[in-house]
Amino acid sequence: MANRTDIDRLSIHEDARAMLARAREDGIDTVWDRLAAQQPQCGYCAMGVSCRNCAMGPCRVDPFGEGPQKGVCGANADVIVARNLGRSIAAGASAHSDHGRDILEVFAELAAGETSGYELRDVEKLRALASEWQIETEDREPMEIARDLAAAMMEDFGTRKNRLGFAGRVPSVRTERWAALGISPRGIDRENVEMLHRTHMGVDNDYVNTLLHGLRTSLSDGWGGSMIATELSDVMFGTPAPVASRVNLGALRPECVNIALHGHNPLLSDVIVQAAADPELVAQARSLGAEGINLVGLCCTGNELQMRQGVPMAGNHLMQELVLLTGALDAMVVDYQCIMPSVTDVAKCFHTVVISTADKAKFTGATHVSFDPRRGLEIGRQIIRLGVEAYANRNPDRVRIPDETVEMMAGFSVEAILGALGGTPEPLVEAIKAGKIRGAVGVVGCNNPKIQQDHGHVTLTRRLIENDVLVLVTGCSAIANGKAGQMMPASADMAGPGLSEVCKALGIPPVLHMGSCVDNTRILVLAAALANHLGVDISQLPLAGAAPEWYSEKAVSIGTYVVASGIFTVLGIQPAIFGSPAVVKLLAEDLDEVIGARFAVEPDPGKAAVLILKHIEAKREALGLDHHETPESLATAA
Ligand code: BF8
Ligand code: SF4
Repeated sequence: MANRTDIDRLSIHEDARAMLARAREDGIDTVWDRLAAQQPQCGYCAMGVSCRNCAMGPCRVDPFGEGPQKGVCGANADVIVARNLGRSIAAGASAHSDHGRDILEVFAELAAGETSGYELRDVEKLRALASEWQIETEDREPMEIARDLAAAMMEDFGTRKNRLGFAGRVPSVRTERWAALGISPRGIDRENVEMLHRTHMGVDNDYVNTLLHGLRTSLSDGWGGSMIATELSDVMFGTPAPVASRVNLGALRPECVNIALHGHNPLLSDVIVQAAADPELVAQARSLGAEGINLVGLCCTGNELQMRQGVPMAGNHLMQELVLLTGALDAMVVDYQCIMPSVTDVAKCFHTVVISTADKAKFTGATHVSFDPRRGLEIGRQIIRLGVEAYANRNPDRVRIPDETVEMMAGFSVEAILGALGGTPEPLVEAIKAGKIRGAVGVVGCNNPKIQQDHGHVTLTRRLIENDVLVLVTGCSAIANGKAGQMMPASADMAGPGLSEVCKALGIPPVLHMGSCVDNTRILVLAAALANHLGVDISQLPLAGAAPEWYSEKAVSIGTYVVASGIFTVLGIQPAIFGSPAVVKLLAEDLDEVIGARFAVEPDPGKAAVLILKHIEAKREALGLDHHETPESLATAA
């Protein structure tokens, strides 16, 4: 029998705990078991001082000063740590930006009239974007405008323009800082390729120079690849508006064919939602005894669908194996990123079919259905049919769906937030000036089995809203906070008096779901809009970022572009940099002077809240607004 006390330490949620107990009973391995099997993990790697960038290595530097202090080539700890971090940033930025490129390519094909299942759902946004990109819109058909916009955006990936198309959104003081430091992003692919070049043996042997290019690389993601992904997704799938939805494993329905959509890219999942309503497929499901077809989301593909269509969410990163353990999931459809290779192993213990869809992301043991936007709807139907057929193999005796769902609200695009404010940031600025809202914090990022699932997100968020700080969430954090009941208008009662008053007046929750991880760009856009409205730099605003449970290289890129954009960011998991005190000092102290923001690492979410609140009050003071002391005792508040 599984030990429940031990299981309770792994996740704060009952649905996860119930499935973890089942995994133990049935002897099915999960991410937590594999983490235990890896102990002790390599200390050199954890501190960032191991290198295998060439065949003279692998090398490692002894962080305690006794063993070798240089790799075979002569690289010291500073160079090795900076190179490793630079490569992580490039991998994360590439993941986001390649996702952006995939969206852009389908957008271009749509504009050329070559797709099936796609349309321009937000023509107003298309026109606004086109004007921003200096494309003629007057008296022109949307498809014509889309063609020109697609061509212009393609150029952002290359090197010929030397300036990103969205650069105009950045406050001018910030662009001047970037230019002075030589870190203005020139082209998306260019910065990423250059990072790989610089970190090859014998190229950039100055850690400061490498890390500055790390900032530049991340900016090509935040203000480039990710921003293109968000904005074009809005044009093609609709700009999110507030929508009611539900979350947790209770989103699965025993009486229905259950299909989970997992990964990041809305390109295919959006057409799958259309296909699931196909009367023929619904009839097929009914003929097999199901009441209908139920779609649920996982991770950021789930966020994309929840934001735009209110599709219920089964869970975040650490729920991807546990959802299979319900025995009620007939198909898991995956695109790419954050999909554990283990899902096919767990699925084998049940009747679930795993369907991979991206040619660049195949899974041994999965059924591959190659995505092709020219046959989008047909492929969507094919995938739903596979799910319906798998339902016929479901064993009802093995179905265990643990919980009732929790209600949550999603859909807070910048357009929706400004809409709720009457079309201008002014009311938000006024609420901040009056001190009703002390500031705003983006709580974002992943789960990581090294800490209790969702404890970091939920505790930090609760502490912030209690202290009148508006919280903006994306990615797995949004799902965590939704499950904790923090994301309904009624959750305003959890907030401090000032924030609660503002939320009630506007009918919004104190924690706003802004989307998937590429949608962190929405937070950048909102921050820039506030800064531009006030005529200040982003770094002067009472803002912060936090990634309490991050695991992924994408999160490294996000954290870096958030800091490079001028926003103080607190990480809950230690990055692999502590083998170089010089790199730590640069990122946690010196960056503040050159870029107006820095990183901090604080695993305890209560202490992280204190760090953030102090930062917000200091920024308020510098702006001449009322400010107060943050008591240290808040860190341990109940
Ligand atoms: O892009 S928050 S675990 S699912 S990396 Fe992944 Fe992290 Fe979740 Fe979305 Ni983002
Ligand atoms: Fe070793 Fe230098 Fe090669 Fe890295 S690049 S493996 S430190 S020799």
